Amino acid sequence: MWIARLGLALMVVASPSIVASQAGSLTELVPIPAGPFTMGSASGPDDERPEHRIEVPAFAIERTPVTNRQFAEFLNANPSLTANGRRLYDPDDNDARIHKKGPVWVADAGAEQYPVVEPSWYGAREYCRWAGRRLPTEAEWEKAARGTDGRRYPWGNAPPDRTRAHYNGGWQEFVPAGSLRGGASPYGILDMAGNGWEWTSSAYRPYPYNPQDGRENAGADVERVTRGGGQDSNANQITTTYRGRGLSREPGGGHHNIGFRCAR
Ligand SMILES: [Ca+2]
Ligand SMILES: [Ca+2]
Repeated sequence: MWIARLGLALMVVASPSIVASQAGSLTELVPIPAGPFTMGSASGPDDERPEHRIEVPAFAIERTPVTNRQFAEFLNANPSLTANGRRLYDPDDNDARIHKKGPVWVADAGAEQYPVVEPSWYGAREYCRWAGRRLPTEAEWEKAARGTDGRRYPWGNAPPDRTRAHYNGGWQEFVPAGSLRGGASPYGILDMAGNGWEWTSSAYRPYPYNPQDGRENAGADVERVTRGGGQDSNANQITTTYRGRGLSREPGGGHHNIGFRCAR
């Protein structure tokens, strides 16, 4: 039923994935019902095993990744670029697509709707706090991406192509967030395969996933799980279960292929 309601809402707002809010232009949240889902993979890399069923309470997640334009709004509200001594963003990196024009942070022309890259894990967390939201846990992210039937990709088990996922691209090559509708997950979530990795709240620890074992309130500077694959990932790295292997999970730095989305 929420799809029908959403269809109505989309006709009212100017942009399909953006709604106005007091914190700026935040991405629409999509509700994910409570219930079990299959997490991990019996056939994937070691760190995806064992495949296991877990319960996830109801939550909501942003339909699309946070964009450069949205993250620029956050930087303008938090101009010090740090929070509690942690760097939030790497504007001096060649791969950053938000720069200062006079006193104002502005997304580069043409990159406004691309998923933001170069926020540190702390920057991603602080953006979500500023928005009245939080980072999704690794389990929430995976359920939003694959639903309850254990599928390999958000759209099913068919191999990816460029109508469904932005992958196998160049180092800095993105497509606008939410533009590949054929890649929607069972809940209608977009860009869960490719077009930038995404930080989650979870510390990178072995399965089975257990939110009570400390991985959701780990101390500073531990590796964090990234999900979904980036613009420059291969087909095996954009599955719903892949945990950012071979990728820096260092939370204090920004990376050319890691962004995020928020949950609530
Ligand atoms: Ca993504
Ligand atoms: Ca960097």
